Amino acid sequence: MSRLLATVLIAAGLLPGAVLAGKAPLAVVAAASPAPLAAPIDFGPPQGEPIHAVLGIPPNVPPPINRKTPAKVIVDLEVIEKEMQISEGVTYTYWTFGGTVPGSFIRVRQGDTVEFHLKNSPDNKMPHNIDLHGVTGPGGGAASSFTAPGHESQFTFKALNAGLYVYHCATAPVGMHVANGMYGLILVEPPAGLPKVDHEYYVMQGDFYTTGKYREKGHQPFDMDKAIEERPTYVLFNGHEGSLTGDHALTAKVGDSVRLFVGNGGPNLVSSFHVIGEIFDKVYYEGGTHAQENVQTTLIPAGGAMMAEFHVDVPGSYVLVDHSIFRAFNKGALGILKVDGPENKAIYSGKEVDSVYLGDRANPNLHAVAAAAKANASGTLSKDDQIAAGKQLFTGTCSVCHQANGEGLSGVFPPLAKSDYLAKQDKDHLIGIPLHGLTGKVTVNGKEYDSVMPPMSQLTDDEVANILTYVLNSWDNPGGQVSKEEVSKVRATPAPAATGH
Ligand code: HEC
Ligand SMILES: [Cu+2]
Repeated sequence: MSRLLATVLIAAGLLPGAVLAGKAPLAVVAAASPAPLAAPIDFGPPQGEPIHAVLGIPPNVPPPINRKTPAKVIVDLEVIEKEMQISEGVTYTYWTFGGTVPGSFIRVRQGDTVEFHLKNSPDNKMPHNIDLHGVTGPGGGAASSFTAPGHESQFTFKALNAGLYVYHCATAPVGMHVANGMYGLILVEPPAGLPKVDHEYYVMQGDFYTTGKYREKGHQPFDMDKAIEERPTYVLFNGHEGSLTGDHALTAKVGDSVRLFVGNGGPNLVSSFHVIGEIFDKVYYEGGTHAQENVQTTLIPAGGAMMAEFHVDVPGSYVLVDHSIFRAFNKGALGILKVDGPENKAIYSGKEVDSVYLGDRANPNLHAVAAAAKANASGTLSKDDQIAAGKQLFTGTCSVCHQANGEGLSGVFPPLAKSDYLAKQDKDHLIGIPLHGLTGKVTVNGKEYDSVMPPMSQLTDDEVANILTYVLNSWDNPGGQVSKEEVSKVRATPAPAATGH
């Protein structure tokens, strides 16, 4: 009997029972007593030369380990505090493990001895440390890794349990360090490794709290009150809006197998992780050893992770979301897996995820919006800047109903193009339409509508100003300009009664 097998059996509580019973088959012993708790296995001392860990930059994962014996693995991770874009035209001061949110992906083998070096860049302002959920020991390394700016800490641990684990900063105020992006994943591969797949990707959800509204331009500081109240401004995959859309979308080809390593840094929210249009063949829920099969949506706790495996059979855009769906469409928790290859009409009849579902979210192109915000801040905002920004915002917010060409949908959504209703509104009433919505009978170009336009109060003052300036100057409408100040004045006054215009 090999030493390893003996260790496994003793650890599982099976060997003594089998020996004492003389000829009792293992299966009978196992069935007769409740399943014993498997103790983690110590694979013995590291063998060979120390190895420097290759770290994965999200959404990429380091290559599989493919090693038969435990080794000493050296991990170098530097904490970097830096300003980055959280959304188009919006910056935020992140605190990061390795310069990215989430932090660098660490991959080791069960039984490895990990020599961890945590560096705190001399340019940083705050002390930091690291708590790895894959570490057995008080604080998961936090106690031994408290590091002031310009310093380095070192500690060593043995990766006893296989699994996918979150790591995060645990320096007070812990919530603030986590909210600023200080989390990542460490994968401890089982000795035999994971089954081979065509693509492995690294995605991590986090909630962010800024003093300004969602997509409010400029530099946005952290808002401690919102964080305590668990009212995030952004809920994001990989730390930034658009980090997994457009040119940054994950990719695969028809017929490929995909493994997603998905973590949730929190600090507050639990994720209902879902990929629109896909079914997970397997989910290793909570990052553990057991897999559930044929899963639509899986919960990822804050400070937890999961591994999902699936095949892509049909080309198109598959949308990663937190299915607490306002987070996807109004706070940014959205990514794309773009699958190329031949159609398979037997499985799906065709047609892309359409824009009615996604609006501009799948491929945000909001450069003009950011440019207008900049111009506004420096006092050089022109009508043309506003129109360009307004057009992009209109596409994302209004075109679902009024259509990109402003023609509306006959009998359902009134036209904004050449609208006589719009032309005769005074400015304050016009501004009130997106802010407060519109209900009751309205007649537009001789046709009566008696429907409901919901309020779009999530829009910021300059977004409303730009959209209306665009609408006024498009499709033979009368022209004119709406300013941010005019919008904020109307926002401050109470909404009119719901009917009677
Ligand atoms: C969910 C669908 C929907 C969205 C999104 C929407 N509207 Fe409307 N809108 C309507 C409906 C329905 C009416 C008519 C309401 C009624 O019958 O009282 C309307 C009416 C209007 C009117 C007055 C009627 C007209 O045709 O001139 C204006 C102006 C207008 N919307 C502007 C906007 C702007 C600007 C946006 C984007 C910020 C927007 N709407 C987004 C559904 C929508
Ligand atoms: Cu920290």
